[in-house]
Amino acid sequence: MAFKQRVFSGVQPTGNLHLGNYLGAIVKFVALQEHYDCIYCVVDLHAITVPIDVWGGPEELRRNTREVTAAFIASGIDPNKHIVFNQSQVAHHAELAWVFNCVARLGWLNRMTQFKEKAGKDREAASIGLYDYPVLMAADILAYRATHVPVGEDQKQHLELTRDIAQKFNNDFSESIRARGFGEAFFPLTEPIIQGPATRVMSLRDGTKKMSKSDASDNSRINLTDDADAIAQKIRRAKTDPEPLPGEEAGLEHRPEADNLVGIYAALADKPKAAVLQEFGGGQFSTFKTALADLSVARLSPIAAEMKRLTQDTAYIDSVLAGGAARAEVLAAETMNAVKDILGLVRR
Ligand code: AQP
Repeated sequence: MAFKQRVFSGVQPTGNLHLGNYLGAIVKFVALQEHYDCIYCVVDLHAITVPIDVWGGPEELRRNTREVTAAFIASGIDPNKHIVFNQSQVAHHAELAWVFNCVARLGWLNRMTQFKEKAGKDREAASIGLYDYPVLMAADILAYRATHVPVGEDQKQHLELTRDIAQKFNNDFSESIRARGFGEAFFPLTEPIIQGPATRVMSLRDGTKKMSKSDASDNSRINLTDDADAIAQKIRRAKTDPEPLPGEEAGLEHRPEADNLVGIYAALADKPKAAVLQEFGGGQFSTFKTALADLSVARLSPIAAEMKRLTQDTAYIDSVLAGGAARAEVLAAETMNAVKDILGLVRR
């Protein structure tokens, strides 16, 4: 069966939305609107999988949910043409996750590196939600039978798990799927979209560590809400090495900080890294950093200003989320009803 081409992706409302989230995910969300029906979700049920002092409590969660929604819109996502909503408003995500809990195998989840990183040394104290995070993510995607998911490199393993769950469901229930007229497969094997020079933006303080919302150092990341001065200062202070920039990409090997800054420039300028090195190769870091700061400010400041304006209009943001949730719910209910029929769960 040919699946309707549909894009789904999500961002957690855990605060400190940064340049990595923007270049690794949101920029792609915007571009994909041209050619696909898109569903973009603020995944609030994922946010609460970490301890409350990390996600910040109810007020913070509400604020961050609205802020991510504002970032989507300010970056150029059109909530009228596409669907923008927060996950918890469509109960089918959690319901389908339960079904997938019964499909996914413990061994598969035990291999998930993000759980190991986020749980840290004290795994016994991690929430079951954190362990089960990739299963809920599979449900988010497959509730819409999405064919494509734009994500950063860090989500690749979770996307592979989504495909494994879809495949096992399709195999385990193949007879029932066929009998109900869905052909050979009910769920698509979703393709991740991980491309470009900024699929893994690194910390400005350590080029071997991912830029991350939860890094204790605010200087490690450029937040989407940073003003021009803060952006320029963080780039000026970004860690580099003593060598000048190389003229060719091969010269970036074993120079993680230089590679990261060139990658950020390339992504913001929408050019290949080679073209950036042609322009700046052989020159001092200080010249390149000034150009990078100017480019970052030019690209990000209008977004920050629009986010600020939008977050003040909570009634508008909440109406976008409610309208998007109503549209998403229709699609997810259709999938969930079919899943119940395939499984033999009697329904009204
Ligand atoms: N550093 C990054 N480079 C490129 N893409 C990134 N993404 C995250 N960090 C980078 C992508 O952004 C999207 C939304 O991410 P998320 O909110 O779901 O959570 P995350 O991946 O856990 O983000 P953080 O910043 O790393 O949060 P913490 O610190 O809590 O772990 C995803 O598509 C992600 O790939």
